[in-house]
Amino acid sequence: MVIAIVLVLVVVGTVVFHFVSPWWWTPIASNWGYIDDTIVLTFWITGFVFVTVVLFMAYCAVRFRHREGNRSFYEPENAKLEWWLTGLTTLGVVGMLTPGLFVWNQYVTVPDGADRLEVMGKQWDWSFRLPGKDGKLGTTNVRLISDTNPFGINPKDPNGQDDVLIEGENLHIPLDRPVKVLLRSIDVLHDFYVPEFRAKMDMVPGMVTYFWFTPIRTGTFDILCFELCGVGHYIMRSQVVVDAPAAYDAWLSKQVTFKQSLVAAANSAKAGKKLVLRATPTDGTETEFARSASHR
Ligand SMILES: [Cu+2]
Repeated sequence: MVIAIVLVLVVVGTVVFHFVSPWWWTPIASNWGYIDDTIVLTFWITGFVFVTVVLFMAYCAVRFRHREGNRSFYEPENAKLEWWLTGLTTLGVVGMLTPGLFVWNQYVTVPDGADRLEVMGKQWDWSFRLPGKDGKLGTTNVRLISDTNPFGINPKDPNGQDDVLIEGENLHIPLDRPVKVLLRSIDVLHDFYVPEFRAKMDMVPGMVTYFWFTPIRTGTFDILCFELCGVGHYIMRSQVVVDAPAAYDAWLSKQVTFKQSLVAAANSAKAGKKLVLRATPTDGTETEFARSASHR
Protein backbone atom coordinates (compact mmCIF):
# COMPACT_ATOMS: atom_id res chain seq x y z
CA MET A 1 0.00 0.00 0.00
CA VAL A 2 2.85 2.39 0.86
CA ILE A 3 4.48 1.75 -2.51
CA ALA A 4 1.21 2.61 -4.28
CA ILE A 5 1.00 5.95 -2.45
CA VAL A 6 4.63 6.71 -3.28
CA LEU A 7 4.03 5.95 -6.98
CA VAL A 8 0.96 8.21 -7.11
CA LEU A 9 2.94 10.99 -5.40
CA VAL A 10 5.73 10.58 -7.98
CA VAL A 11 3.19 11.08 -10.78
CA VAL A 12 1.54 14.09 -9.15
CA GLY A 13 4.91 15.65 -8.26
CA THR A 14 6.30 15.16 -11.76
CA VAL A 15 3.28 16.66 -13.51
CA VAL A 16 3.05 19.61 -11.11
CA PHE A 17 6.80 20.25 -11.46
CA HIS A 18 6.52 20.21 -15.24
CA PHE A 19 3.88 22.93 -15.24
CA VAL A 20 5.28 25.20 -12.50
CA SER A 21 8.97 24.65 -13.28
CA PRO A 22 11.00 27.87 -13.57
CA TRP A 23 13.22 26.13 -16.16
CA TRP A 24 11.81 26.51 -19.60
CA TRP A 25 13.06 27.70 -22.98
CA THR A 26 14.25 31.23 -23.48
CA PRO A 27 11.70 33.31 -25.43
CA ILE A 28 12.13 32.39 -29.09
CA ALA A 29 13.81 34.84 -31.50
CA SER A 30 13.59 32.96 -34.80
CA ASN A 31 11.06 31.38 -37.13
CA TRP A 32 11.61 27.90 -35.64
CA GLY A 33 8.51 27.70 -33.43
CA TYR A 34 7.92 24.33 -35.12
CA ILE A 35 10.90 22.93 -33.23
CA ASP A 36 9.27 23.93 -29.92
CA ASP A 37 5.98 22.40 -31.10
CA THR A 38 7.59 19.03 -31.80
CA ILE A 39 9.22 19.01 -28.35
CA VAL A 40 5.91 19.91 -26.68
CA LEU A 41 4.23 17.07 -28.59
CA THR A 42 6.97 14.69 -27.37
CA PHE A 43 6.35 15.88 -23.79
CA TRP A 44 2.62 15.11 -24.16
CA ILE A 45 3.19 11.62 -25.56
CA THR A 46 5.98 10.60 -23.16
CA GLY A 47 4.12 12.28 -20.29
CA PHE A 48 0.94 10.32 -21.05
CA VAL A 49 2.92 7.05 -21.20
CA PHE A 50 4.76 7.87 -17.96
CA VAL A 51 1.57 8.70 -16.04
CA THR A 52 -0.27 5.64 -17.39
CA VAL A 53 2.53 3.17 -16.65
CA VAL A 54 3.26 4.44 -13.12
CA LEU A 55 -0.44 4.62 -12.17
CA PHE A 56 -0.89 1.08 -13.54
CA MET A 57 2.00 -0.06 -11.32
CA ALA A 58 0.31 1.59 -8.31
CA TYR A 59 -2.98 -0.13 -9.21
CA CYS A 60 -1.23 -3.52 -9.48
CA ALA A 61 0.54 -3.04 -6.16
CA VAL A 62 -2.86 -2.69 -4.46
CA ARG A 63 -4.95 -5.06 -6.55
CA PHE A 64 -2.45 -7.94 -6.43
CA ARG A 65 -1.03 -7.35 -2.97
CA HIS A 66 -0.12 -10.30 -0.79
CA ARG A 67 -3.08 -12.05 0.75
CA GLU A 68 -3.07 -15.31 2.66
CA GLY A 69 -3.97 -18.22 0.38
CA ASN A 70 -3.73 -16.25 -2.90
CA ARG A 71 -1.93 -18.07 -5.73
CA SER A 72 -0.38 -16.36 -8.71
CA PHE A 73 -1.68 -17.20 -12.16
CA TYR A 74 0.91 -17.97 -14.83
CA GLU A 75 0.06 -16.64 -18.30
CA PRO A 76 3.12 -16.88 -20.60
CA GLU A 77 1.41 -15.39 -23.66
CA ASN A 78 -1.51 -13.16 -24.47
CA ALA A 79 -1.63 -12.48 -28.22
CA LYS A 80 -4.49 -9.98 -28.03
CA LEU A 81 -2.77 -7.88 -25.37
CA GLU A 82 0.52 -7.95 -27.31
CA TRP A 83 -1.19 -6.66 -30.44
CA TRP A 84 -2.64 -3.79 -28.44
CA LEU A 85 0.68 -2.90 -26.81
CA THR A 86 2.60 -3.15 -30.11
CA GLY A 87 -0.04 -1.04 -31.88
CA LEU A 88 -0.13 1.69 -29.23
CA THR A 89 3.68 1.84 -28.96
CA THR A 90 3.90 2.17 -32.76
CA LEU A 91 1.37 5.01 -32.70
CA GLY A 92 3.35 6.82 -29.99
CA VAL A 93 6.68 6.47 -31.81
CA VAL A 94 5.16 7.53 -35.14
CA GLY A 95 3.51 10.50 -33.41
CA MET A 96 6.88 11.63 -32.04
CA LEU A 97 8.95 11.05 -35.19
CA THR A 98 6.68 12.17 -38.04
CA PRO A 99 6.45 15.90 -37.23
CA GLY A 100 10.26 15.99 -36.87
CA LEU A 101 10.69 14.75 -40.44
CA PHE A 102 8.59 17.63 -41.78
CA VAL A 103 10.40 20.17 -39.61
CA TRP A 104 13.80 18.77 -40.63
CA ASN A 105 12.82 19.13 -44.27
CA GLN A 106 12.08 22.82 -43.72
CA TYR A 107 15.24 23.20 -41.67
CA VAL A 108 17.53 22.20 -44.54
CA THR A 109 15.45 23.69 -47.38
CA VAL A 110 16.90 27.18 -47.65
CA PRO A 111 14.54 29.82 -49.12
CA ASP A 112 15.64 31.47 -52.36
CA GLY A 113 17.45 34.74 -51.81
CA ALA A 114 18.57 33.97 -48.26
CA ASP A 115 21.64 35.88 -47.06
CA ARG A 116 24.89 33.98 -46.49
CA LEU A 117 26.88 33.85 -43.29
CA GLU A 118 29.89 31.69 -42.56
CA VAL A 119 30.79 30.63 -39.03
CA MET A 120 34.24 29.25 -38.33
CA GLY A 121 34.76 27.28 -35.12
CA LYS A 122 38.09 26.52 -33.56
CA GLN A 123 39.34 25.57 -30.12
CA TRP A 124 37.88 27.69 -28.47
CA ASP A 125 36.55 30.66 -30.29
CA TRP A 126 34.23 31.79 -33.05
CA SER A 127 34.88 33.90 -36.11
CA PHE A 128 32.49 34.96 -38.84
CA ARG A 129 32.57 35.86 -42.53
CA LEU A 130 29.95 37.83 -44.46
CA PRO A 131 29.80 37.98 -48.27
CA GLY A 132 30.31 41.74 -48.66
CA LYS A 133 28.61 43.93 -51.28
CA ASP A 134 28.59 41.31 -54.07
CA GLY A 135 26.55 38.96 -51.87
CA LYS A 136 28.94 36.09 -52.65
CA LEU A 137 31.41 34.42 -50.35
CA GLY A 138 34.81 33.79 -51.90
CA THR A 139 35.96 30.17 -52.24
CA THR A 140 38.18 28.77 -49.52
CA ASN A 141 40.72 26.02 -49.04
CA VAL A 142 42.04 24.72 -45.73
CA ARG A 143 45.58 24.71 -47.21
CA LEU A 144 45.41 28.51 -47.47
CA ILE A 145 44.69 28.99 -43.76
CA SER A 146 47.43 31.03 -42.06
CA ASP A 147 47.87 33.77 -39.46
CA THR A 148 47.09 36.40 -42.09
CA ASN A 149 44.32 34.38 -43.77
CA PRO A 150 42.52 32.60 -40.94
CA PHE A 151 39.55 31.60 -43.13
CA GLY A 152 41.71 30.17 -45.93
CA ILE A 153 40.06 32.46 -48.51
CA ASN A 154 41.37 32.02 -52.05
CA PRO A 155 43.17 35.36 -52.67
CA LYS A 156 42.66 34.99 -56.45
CA ASP A 157 38.86 34.72 -56.18
CA PRO A 158 37.33 38.16 -56.91
CA ASN A 159 34.23 37.19 -54.88
CA GLY A 160 36.35 36.91 -51.75
CA GLN A 161 38.00 40.34 -51.85
CA ASP A 162 35.09 42.18 -50.24
CA ASP A 163 34.22 39.39 -47.78
CA VAL A 164 33.77 40.89 -44.33
CA LEU A 165 35.78 39.18 -41.57
CA ILE A 166 34.76 39.34 -37.92
CA GLU A 167 37.23 38.00 -35.39
CA GLY A 168 37.18 38.39 -31.63
CA GLU A 169 34.02 40.47 -31.81
CA ASN A 170 30.29 39.94 -31.72
CA LEU A 171 28.41 39.03 -34.86
CA HIS A 172 25.59 41.25 -36.08
CA ILE A 173 22.78 40.13 -38.37
CA PRO A 174 19.81 42.06 -39.79
CA LEU A 175 16.28 41.53 -38.52
CA ASP A 176 13.67 39.61 -40.54
CA ARG A 177 16.03 38.41 -43.27
CA PRO A 178 16.42 34.66 -43.83
CA VAL A 179 20.07 33.67 -43.56
CA LYS A 180 21.84 30.47 -44.59
CA VAL A 181 24.47 29.70 -41.97
CA LEU A 182 27.49 27.84 -43.38
CA LEU A 183 29.48 26.08 -40.70
CA ARG A 184 33.18 25.18 -40.76
CA SER A 185 35.59 23.88 -38.17
CA ILE A 186 39.34 24.12 -38.28
CA ASP A 187 40.19 21.42 -35.74
CA VAL A 188 37.59 19.25 -34.00
CA LEU A 189 33.81 18.85 -33.87
CA HIS A 190 32.04 21.98 -32.64
CA ASP A 191 28.36 22.90 -32.75
CA PHE A 192 26.97 26.37 -33.40
CA TYR A 193 24.02 27.00 -31.08
CA VAL A 194 22.01 30.09 -30.18
CA PRO A 195 19.27 28.96 -27.76
CA GLU A 196 16.88 31.78 -28.74
CA PHE A 197 17.12 30.73 -32.40
CA ARG A 198 16.49 27.09 -31.43
CA ALA A 199 18.65 26.12 -34.41
CA LYS A 200 21.94 24.28 -34.06
CA MET A 201 24.21 22.15 -36.18
CA ASP A 202 27.48 20.26 -35.80
CA MET A 203 30.59 21.70 -37.44
CA VAL A 204 32.82 19.03 -38.95
CA PRO A 205 36.44 19.60 -40.05
CA GLY A 206 36.66 19.17 -43.82
CA MET A 207 32.94 19.72 -44.40
CA VAL A 208 30.63 22.71 -44.72
CA THR A 209 27.37 22.01 -42.90
CA TYR A 210 24.46 24.44 -42.90
CA PHE A 211 21.01 25.41 -41.71
CA TRP A 212 18.92 28.54 -42.11
CA PHE A 213 16.73 30.73 -39.97
CA THR A 214 15.08 34.15 -39.88
CA PRO A 215 15.65 36.30 -36.77
CA ILE A 216 12.27 37.72 -35.73
CA ARG A 217 13.22 40.14 -32.95
CA THR A 218 16.13 42.42 -32.15
CA GLY A 219 18.39 41.72 -29.19
CA THR A 220 21.73 40.30 -28.10
CA PHE A 221 21.93 36.54 -27.80
CA ASP A 222 24.62 34.16 -26.57
CA ILE A 223 26.37 31.83 -28.98
CA LEU A 224 27.33 28.54 -27.35
CA CYS A 225 29.35 25.60 -28.53
CA PHE A 226 27.08 22.57 -28.17
CA GLU A 227 29.65 19.84 -28.80
CA LEU A 228 32.21 18.91 -26.16
CA CYS A 229 35.36 20.05 -27.94
CA GLY A 230 38.17 20.05 -25.38
CA VAL A 231 39.06 21.60 -22.04
CA GLY A 232 38.07 25.11 -23.18
CA HIS A 233 34.63 23.99 -24.45
CA TYR A 234 32.79 25.88 -21.72
CA ILE A 235 34.36 29.23 -22.60
CA MET A 236 33.74 28.86 -26.33
CA ARG A 237 31.21 31.68 -26.27
CA SER A 238 30.35 34.72 -28.32
CA GLN A 239 27.28 36.83 -28.97
CA VAL A 240 25.08 37.62 -31.94
CA VAL A 241 23.25 40.93 -32.14
CA VAL A 242 20.08 41.10 -34.21
CA ASP A 243 19.83 44.67 -35.52
CA ALA A 244 17.16 46.75 -37.24
CA PRO A 245 18.32 47.50 -40.82
CA ALA A 246 19.78 50.99 -40.16
CA ALA A 247 21.81 49.86 -37.13
CA TYR A 248 23.00 46.82 -39.07
CA ASP A 249 24.22 48.90 -42.02
CA ALA A 250 26.04 51.26 -39.63
CA TRP A 251 27.80 48.30 -37.99
CA LEU A 252 28.61 46.64 -41.31
CA SER A 253 30.23 49.77 -42.75
CA LYS A 254 32.82 49.68 -39.95
CA GLN A 255 33.95 46.09 -40.54
CA VAL A 256 37.16 44.98 -42.23
CA THR A 257 37.15 43.23 -45.61
CA PHE A 258 39.51 40.41 -46.62
CA LYS A 259 41.37 42.76 -48.97
CA GLN A 260 41.86 45.35 -46.21
CA SER A 261 43.10 42.67 -43.83
CA LEU A 262 45.71 41.54 -46.38
CA VAL A 263 46.90 45.11 -46.88
CA ALA A 264 47.17 45.61 -43.11
CA ALA A 265 49.13 42.36 -42.80
CA ALA A 266 51.51 43.36 -45.62
CA ASN A 267 52.08 46.81 -44.10
CA SER A 268 52.95 45.47 -40.70
CA ALA A 269 55.25 42.88 -42.29
CA LYS A 270 56.99 45.74 -44.13
CA ALA A 271 57.37 47.59 -40.85
CA GLY A 272 59.11 44.51 -39.51
CA LYS A 273 56.40 43.73 -37.03
CA LYS A 274 55.09 40.25 -36.72
CA LEU A 275 51.33 40.48 -37.04
CA VAL A 276 49.61 37.80 -35.04
CA LEU A 277 45.87 38.08 -35.55
CA ARG A 278 45.09 35.25 -33.18
CA ALA A 279 47.03 33.45 -30.54
CA THR A 280 46.66 29.72 -31.13
CA PRO A 281 45.76 28.42 -27.71
CA THR A 282 46.96 25.02 -26.64
CA ASP A 283 45.26 24.93 -23.29
CA GLY A 284 42.56 26.70 -21.32
CA THR A 285 44.93 29.18 -19.65
CA GLU A 286 46.08 30.65 -22.93
CA THR A 287 42.50 30.88 -24.13
CA GLU A 288 41.53 32.87 -21.07
CA PHE A 289 44.42 35.16 -21.86
CA ALA A 290 43.41 35.53 -25.50
CA ARG A 291 39.87 36.33 -24.48
CA SER A 292 40.72 38.99 -21.95
CA ALA A 293 43.18 40.47 -24.43
CA SER A 294 40.37 40.89 -26.95
CA HIS A 295 38.03 42.57 -24.40
CA ARG A 296 35.38 39.90 -24.52
CU1 LIG B 1 33.50 23.88 -29.53
